[in-house]
Amino acid sequence: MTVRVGLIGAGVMGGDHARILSTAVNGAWLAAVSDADASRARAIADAYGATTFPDADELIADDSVEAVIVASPDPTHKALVLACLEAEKPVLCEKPLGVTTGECLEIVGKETELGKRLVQVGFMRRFDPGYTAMKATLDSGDLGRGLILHCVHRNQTSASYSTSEGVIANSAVHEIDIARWMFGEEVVRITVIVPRQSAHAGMQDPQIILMHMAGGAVVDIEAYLNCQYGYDVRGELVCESGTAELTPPHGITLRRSGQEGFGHPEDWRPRFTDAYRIELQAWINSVTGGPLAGASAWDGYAATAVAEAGIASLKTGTSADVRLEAKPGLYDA
Ligand code: ISE
Repeated sequence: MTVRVGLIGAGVMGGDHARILSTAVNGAWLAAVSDADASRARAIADAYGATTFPDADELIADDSVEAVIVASPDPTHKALVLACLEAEKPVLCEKPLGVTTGECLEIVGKETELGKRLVQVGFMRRFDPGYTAMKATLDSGDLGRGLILHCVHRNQTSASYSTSEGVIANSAVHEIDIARWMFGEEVVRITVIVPRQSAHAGMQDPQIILMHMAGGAVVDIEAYLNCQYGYDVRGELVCESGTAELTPPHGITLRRSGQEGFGHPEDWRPRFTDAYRIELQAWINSVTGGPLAGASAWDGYAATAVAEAGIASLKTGTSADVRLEAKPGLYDA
């Protein structure tokens, strides 16, 4: 069975999803593309033999589309995901699911009303071979209980629209999701500490984020969006009897001019190329009756709730407790 996929958003991530779906995923066909900029939609549609729709809602409603990828600007996510639920079509929505917890809860409410899960949130790191090996090690119990997760999240330079709040809500939100997934428990408290601001950043960058997990583990995140030298994501899980550290997929070690090392890409796409491919394949498999994979709408809500508490901590300079709504039974594992 081939799933006919409609793509909304033909920007950086939309273009990448279109390419991966069309060249590296089994059982899927890019059938339709929509973007506010018709020429961008046309370029992707022409490259992969898809049809364009001037209007995203028309694409969602059209019979030629069986499942939808939402990769449009963040503020458009909520309405588009709700439209997919209205049409009862599976949807893979890029993070964040909504820009506020209120928006995410509307989606959780709608899905709960439908009584079936159709939403997957694009937290692709859950599919990264490094993070999945780390989680498998923790779950095996071989190293004892997890105590600390150290994280580093650096971007070469931030986008022009980046803000101090976005360092948490747009970037560190990946570590927020990974921490919840890794430990299988919620974040209960978050504290944001700020060093002096980098001269390269027109906002509070970098930031140090500390999270207390419900079971007692602690997560620290250095989020630095203007580190200048390249994209760099690191993680080390400290357990009672050893540690598990991510090895970035740098392929080769280069030795030249008296130095030994490896390169760093300009952004996250090469670093997480495997994660994106595996994520899309898992989504397509779930659409055709396979097991549900990835982050649910509830996970999207919880990540946004933690990010909102983090932003409160950034603003007040004190710790913020994270309080989640009651979890509907639909989202019990
Ligand atoms: C970007 O929006 C992403 O989602 C990337 O995965 C992340 O690493 C980057 O920091 C964000 O700005």
